[in-house]
Amino acid sequence: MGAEDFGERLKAQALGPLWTVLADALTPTPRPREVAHAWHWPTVRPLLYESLERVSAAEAERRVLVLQNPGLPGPTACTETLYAGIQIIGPGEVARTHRHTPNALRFIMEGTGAVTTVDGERLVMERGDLVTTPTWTWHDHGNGGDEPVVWLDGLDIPLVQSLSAMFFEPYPEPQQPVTLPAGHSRHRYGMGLRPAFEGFPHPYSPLLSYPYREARAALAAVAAADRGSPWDGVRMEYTNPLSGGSVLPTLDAYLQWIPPGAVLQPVRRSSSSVYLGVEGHGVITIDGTAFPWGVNDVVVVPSWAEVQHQNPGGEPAVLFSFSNSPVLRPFGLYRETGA
Ligand code: 1HN
Repeated sequence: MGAEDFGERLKAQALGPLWTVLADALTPTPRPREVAHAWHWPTVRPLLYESLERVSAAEAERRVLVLQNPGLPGPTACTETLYAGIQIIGPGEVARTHRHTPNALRFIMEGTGAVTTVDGERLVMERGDLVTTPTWTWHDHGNGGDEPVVWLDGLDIPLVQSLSAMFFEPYPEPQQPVTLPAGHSRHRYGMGLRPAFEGFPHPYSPLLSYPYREARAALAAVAAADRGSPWDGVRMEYTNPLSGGSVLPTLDAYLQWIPPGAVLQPVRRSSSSVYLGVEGHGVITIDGTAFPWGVNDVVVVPSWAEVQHQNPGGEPAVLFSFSNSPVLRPFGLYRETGA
């Protein structure tokens, strides 16, 4: 009996020969299926506003255009581990309360007047603010203003799915009650102080909002005094004030300043990332392909792709980004070149 027959007999017993597949499994460097891609705001914006007419927030649960990576089969995958989408909420609308095991962060792109409530704390959302809804926190959004509000959602959905750790629960009412005073988490954890009379038992940052006014001022001040790293320029990480670590257990987030005329050095990382243009414009070159970006454009960077930032303009360029590096680091799986 030949090798073919042996293969068939193994297969019939739910067995397989490792020696025929080992080279595909043990690749010298990562071979992600996600590809580099850019979504440009002038293209996305009219489609997003069209979705406002086509589906109500109540029907949709969340009215989002998912940034679907062209290299990945799943409907909710921007990279093998990261989800990204652009959400729009119209005036007077409510995105009803629910909770789930995936962690979420939001970066506000345009519009004012929206609020989100996270485990009883109401948080206002202004352009450039970072707001988090950590794992298993009740969250709902509302728009009490008179214009649509748009934000980038970043979640760890494909990671949670791959671990078969998805749980989801709707709240019995559309909106949860606001039970905490305004500024609750900020007063407790955002002032360089923490309550000495109680602990915080969760694996995520107790700060749920990082206002752009403050983050931008810090970024500009640091950039005025420092060139930052050769490959990132002045990149500041949003941190958990209790640990100094990432803002969410599975997602980190950054605000980055690239000075006018800068051509930074290339770098590879074993994390995958999603970038959002916040101010000015620039170019991200990924494995030799230039992706020019402007305000509210989104660019996805695959694992181990060579990334190079440039700012050919005369104004500073500001980028927001998030990545899955917190999942890699504790297990010794995080690598970067140049460091
Ligand atoms: C979700 O809960 C939100 O709360 C946004 O705004 C996007 C994508 C998939 C699953 C849950 C939100 C989401 C999501």
